[in-house]
Amino acid sequence: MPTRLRSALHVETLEDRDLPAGNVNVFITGGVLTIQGDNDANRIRITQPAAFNLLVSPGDTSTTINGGLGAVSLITGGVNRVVVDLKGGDDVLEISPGGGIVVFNAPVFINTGSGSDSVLIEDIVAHNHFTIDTGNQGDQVILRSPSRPLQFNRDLTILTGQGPDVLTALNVVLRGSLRFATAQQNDQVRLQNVVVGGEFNANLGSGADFLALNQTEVRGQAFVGGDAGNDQIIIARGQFDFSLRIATSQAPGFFASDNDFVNVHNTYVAGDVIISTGKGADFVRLRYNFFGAQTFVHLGEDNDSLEFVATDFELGMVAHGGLGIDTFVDLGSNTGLVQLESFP
Ligand SMILES: [Ca+2]
Ligand SMILES: [Ca+2]
Repeated sequence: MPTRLRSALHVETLEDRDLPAGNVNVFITGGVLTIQGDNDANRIRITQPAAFNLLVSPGDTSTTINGGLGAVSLITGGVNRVVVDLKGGDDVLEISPGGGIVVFNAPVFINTGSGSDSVLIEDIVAHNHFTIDTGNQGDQVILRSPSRPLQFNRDLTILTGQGPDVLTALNVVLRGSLRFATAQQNDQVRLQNVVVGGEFNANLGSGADFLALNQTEVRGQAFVGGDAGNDQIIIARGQFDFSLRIATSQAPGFFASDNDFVNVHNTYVAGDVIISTGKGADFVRLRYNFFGAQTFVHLGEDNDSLEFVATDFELGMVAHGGLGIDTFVDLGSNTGLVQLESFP
């Protein structure tokens, strides 16, 4: 490693930094690989120069690792757990930035704590469970691959806590389940080219949330929950081998009326499709889909709209407008028995 170069850069840029970057301790005890930051803004990178060898490097010119400015090399052969705990501060964790595989055989627990944190993963094979918890404040989690898909062989869990969070997953293959929860405030989630071998569970929490699933395949049950706030759920070119359930309503929906938008198009669902949008003026649009079992749309209180076109409701669709003046727009080319109910 070019330790001298890093030192030289450090001397040049240290004066320009307003925020201290702190120190990260890296050590292995009892088979647990621990990467532990402090309450400053820690920036680190994890790369894999060789098999069973991880390198933890400073991600900027002033974060120190084990008190020094150089990288720390670890032999990971006997590691049975990986714990990354970056504590407070606006932390940045990059795993394989720019590509170059990083393999984790042990389960991985990442916690970036409070502060506006960033987690970027660009190339990985995780053979065991993988958990990312970015704590409170507005955090960013980006999983994207410049080359082969990111590979998770067990469950992937992502918790972004309070604050306006952004989660992006592009080109990811999971053998296990994908669960994420973005908690309070307005969150944005975008998934593209993601294959989930197990269950899919997206909990957007309260706030005006945005979720786009583009070309996402799910082998198990899929659930999207929106809670309070005006949510937008867009599912395009998806394939769901089991059921798809979308619930954007606040529970219990006594006070707040959240106006939700659900758009499912060019999507195949083998099992039941259940969409409930709760109170508020909601809009559900279904276009060019194949729904292989029963479809239920519950629009809840207030004046809602349901528009559907070129969708195959194999075992029929039942749509309830709930209270309010509801609009059902059948644009044609649908198949299957459709039953539309409203209670103005
Ligand atoms: Ca920190
Ligand atoms: Ca955070």
